[in-house]
Amino acid sequence: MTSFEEKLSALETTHEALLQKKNEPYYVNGVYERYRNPVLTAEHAPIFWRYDLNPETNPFLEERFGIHAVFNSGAVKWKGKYLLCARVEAADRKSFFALAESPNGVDNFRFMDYPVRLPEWGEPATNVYDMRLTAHEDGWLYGVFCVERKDPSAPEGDLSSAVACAGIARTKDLVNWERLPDLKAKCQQRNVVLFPEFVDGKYALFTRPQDGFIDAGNGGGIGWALIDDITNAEVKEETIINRRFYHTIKEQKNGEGPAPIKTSKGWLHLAHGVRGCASGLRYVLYMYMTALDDPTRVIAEPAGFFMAPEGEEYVGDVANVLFTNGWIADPDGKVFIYYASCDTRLHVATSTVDRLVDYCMGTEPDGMRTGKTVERLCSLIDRNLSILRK
Ligand code: M1P
Repeated sequence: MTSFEEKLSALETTHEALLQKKNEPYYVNGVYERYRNPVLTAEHAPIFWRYDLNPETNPFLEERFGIHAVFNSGAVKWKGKYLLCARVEAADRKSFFALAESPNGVDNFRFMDYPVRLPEWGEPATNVYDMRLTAHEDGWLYGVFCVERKDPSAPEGDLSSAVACAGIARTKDLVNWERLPDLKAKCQQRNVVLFPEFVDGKYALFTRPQDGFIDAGNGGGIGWALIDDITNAEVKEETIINRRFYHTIKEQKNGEGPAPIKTSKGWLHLAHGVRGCASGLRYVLYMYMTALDDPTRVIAEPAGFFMAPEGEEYVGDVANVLFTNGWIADPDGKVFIYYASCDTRLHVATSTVDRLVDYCMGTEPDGMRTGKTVERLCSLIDRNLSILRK
């Protein structure tokens, strides 16, 4: 019979080996490198979150607090470390935020001892998730996230209708969070992201208006709203800046990913697009750029997806999903893209600002019909064959 101490020691050895596992990139397509291992999974959660370590109250060393998944993470470079604010989902389906940091951005991520203790605002939330971190020029680090509550107008017996809105919190030390009032808007909102700079002296938000909790409905895509007062934020006017389109990767829904990266050629955006198919919804990542002097004016948008699920990324709690809400651009131009697969685990891909800008500027846009796609391909073949057959 293995003793409590022996079982615990075996658990600790396996856990430490997972945390220290070196991650290796592999070449994909010239635009980015994927990495062999996820950077965060449920198994990365500290043993002292999951087990009661007192042999008197847990003689069989049974797991007492189930961690089900670790995925959609905000990201920021913080005191020289790569810091993620992950969506952690417990076995009871509630998600919460927890910070994990790594010295190199691709492996050795370790959770801090405690999850984020987010103050409540208004009616306590049933669920919170998908925090976008924005280091704003006002000096605060903001977290904007989805707050979900049961729909108070749902008929009796309807136990799934919910209402989504954007929660807002800010911090200067990542320990103490000041919760600001939830964003006021005329409709439900998810995937709301704070722009890092003032625009005409105002805060600016990317929004995602939606008719219902799941369906974007008449919400035309990624929106933009100027906010007079972030401590009492309200969407008064909203303009759609990146629309959904029939028969594209963002036919059904789309949503801004992390806050855009400022480059000399324009703002670099990473987003997710959703389309329906026989097996349900398919979530992929795409990119676009907007003008430096007007972050709402799209200046480039390559056709199709930037990243779609591959291999084990197809499988998980919600199949066929890639989602992102965090990336970090280092001063040397290296970019760490944190993306989750199937609402289950978190991965990293790396690139550079120059390569991503080149991808956006050098890849032709979607022609919106098959004839244009064939034209685009034939034009590339013509140019290449004239090189190859010279
Ligand atoms: O399950 C896939 C994703 O679904 C939602 O995203 P969207 O609002 O665009 O549909 C979010 O719940 C997200 O967390 C989740 O990954």
